[in-house]
Amino acid sequence: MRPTSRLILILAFALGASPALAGEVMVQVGHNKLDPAELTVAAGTTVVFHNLDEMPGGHSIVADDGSFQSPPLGKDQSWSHTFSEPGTFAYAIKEHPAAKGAIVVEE
Ligand SMILES: [Cu+2]
Repeated sequence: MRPTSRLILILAFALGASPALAGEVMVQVGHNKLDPAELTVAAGTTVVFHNLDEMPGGHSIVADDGSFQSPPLGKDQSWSHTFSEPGTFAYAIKEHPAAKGAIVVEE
């Protein structure tokens, strides 16, 4: 790939990955995968969990402390949660417990 093409790809990815709305950030959910696994946001940010992969029974996002839980998400379905309080919120994909994530909420 030529450097110019590579740059365009990187730019396209950066634009696609940027929040659709102010105060919204996306986490991609897949089989045994969270991207980014750790995310730092300002208090009041809405995190959109977007499931990319087909999974029998879906993929569910579950907080370690039970403070939030999504319904099972089918392929291309999203679920969002607004983090109002500062702190570190550990979570995992219920169907893939090894896929651990954390949302670090700053004031
Ligand atoms: Cu899966």
